[in-house]
Amino acid sequence: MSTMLIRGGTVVSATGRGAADVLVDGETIVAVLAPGSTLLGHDLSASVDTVIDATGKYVIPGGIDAHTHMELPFGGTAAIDTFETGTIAAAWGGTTSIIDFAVQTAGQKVFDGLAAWHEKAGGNCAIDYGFHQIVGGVDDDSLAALPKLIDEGITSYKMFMAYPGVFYADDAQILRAMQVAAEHGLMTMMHAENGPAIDVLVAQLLAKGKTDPYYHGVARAWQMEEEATHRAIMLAHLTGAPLYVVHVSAKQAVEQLAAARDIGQNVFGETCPQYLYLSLEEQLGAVSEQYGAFEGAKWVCSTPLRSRAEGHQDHMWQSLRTNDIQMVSTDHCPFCMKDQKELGLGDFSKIPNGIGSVEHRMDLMYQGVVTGQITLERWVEITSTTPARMFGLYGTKGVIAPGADADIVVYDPNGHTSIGMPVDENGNPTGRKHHMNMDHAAWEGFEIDGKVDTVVSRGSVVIQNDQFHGRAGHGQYLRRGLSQYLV
Ligand code: DUC
Ligand code: ZN
Ligand code: ZN
Ligand code: ZN
Repeated sequence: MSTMLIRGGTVVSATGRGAADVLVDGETIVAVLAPGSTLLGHDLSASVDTVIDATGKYVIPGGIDAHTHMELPFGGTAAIDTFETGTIAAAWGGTTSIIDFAVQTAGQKVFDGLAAWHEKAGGNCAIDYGFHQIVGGVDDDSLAALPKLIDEGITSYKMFMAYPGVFYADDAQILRAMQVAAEHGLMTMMHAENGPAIDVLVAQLLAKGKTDPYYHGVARAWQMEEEATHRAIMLAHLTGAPLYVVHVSAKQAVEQLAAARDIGQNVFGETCPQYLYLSLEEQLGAVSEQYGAFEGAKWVCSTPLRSRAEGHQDHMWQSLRTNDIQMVSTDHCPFCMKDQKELGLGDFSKIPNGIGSVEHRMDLMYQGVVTGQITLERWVEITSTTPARMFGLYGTKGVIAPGADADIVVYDPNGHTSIGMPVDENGNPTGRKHHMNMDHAAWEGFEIDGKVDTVVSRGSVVIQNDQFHGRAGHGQYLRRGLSQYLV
């Protein structure tokens, strides 16, 4: 087993920061020490196999992206990142664990769906990975399977109030699933949008010839999100089920969550970088030589981008400060423009939904520290510590402390990251190309004052000196416990 000392840096946790050296033995953190400490008279730098100099840098627990969709089948195609490419990209961006979604479709056995996802991910991940279970068909059979997921290390499952005919669950199905979840301590994750009503609006817009990507966001109006969020909260209240609403984008949905939390309900919300930075107005203005107004397809995701004039983005940052929203995941669901997003040329409803961001979450959220939107400690909390606690990984993940996995990121506040695929006038790359599998960058042109310097996954250096040193297959399956937010 090799040993490692990360010395000279500022260790940042969800609750504070301080100068400290971190000692790693094998895959585990064994000590957090005063700077320059010796251990029983031994000069540590001379005694360990590897020394990482973190002088002037932050030392943080590795990022945990609790919402990714590698290889997700969607709209006649599939998300373009495999577990290999997606987890390598995640590592480049300082994320050392993902929780992806295994999918059960209606009529399929839950454990068959799960087995298919183990098949896709097993032996292919560069960082550790876990699963939530999508239940795309709630029936007697899938309800009986829910509690058994806990033995498989899956303590959260997701339903969709959107996408009728695909993953959709109606209120009766949601009620029944929540009753089971409440009994067993499973976390119910909800895609909260009123799918049937949205489908009416979609058909009406298309009939009027409104086919551009922008109308995706018009159809999926904030009222559709607020209403579904409220309904999910009420069903959770009735059943006593803990509830986690994914990809919250509307300020009115945040208000529903905040009100439920104020009366003591175990209700949580996640947002994503796209809802903090991008807007419906920018999507309307996105035009390219190649695609014209269809350029906006790169930002078609659900929930959709929201109007900046209505103030959703500002409210979302505020709710991260006030803890009305508890954490930030990506909903990483990447599609190429060519042959994938292009399926929706002439009909926005056929554009596969999703944005690829797994590589950029830590940087994009650090930019919130630079601009004064959140503190350094809150950055660590919403990207690592809370995701760990929310989904039963805390102690092993989400913290730099003796006994925890050595998942550590050295982050350089004086570095700089140009996001996207910058090219010169001849189309040759001039900067670092992203490592996600997409042929375009949803975050093109974003400049970050900060840089991922070194990434360690369970004691192994995976990123250092702008090089990937990891390997697909290093990542292990994470058996998760029950949410540590439940009493
Ligand atoms: N939203 C997306 O943007 N993509 C995948 C599924 C979803 O709900
Ligand atoms: Zn969703
Ligand atoms: Zn509020
Ligand atoms: Zn999702």
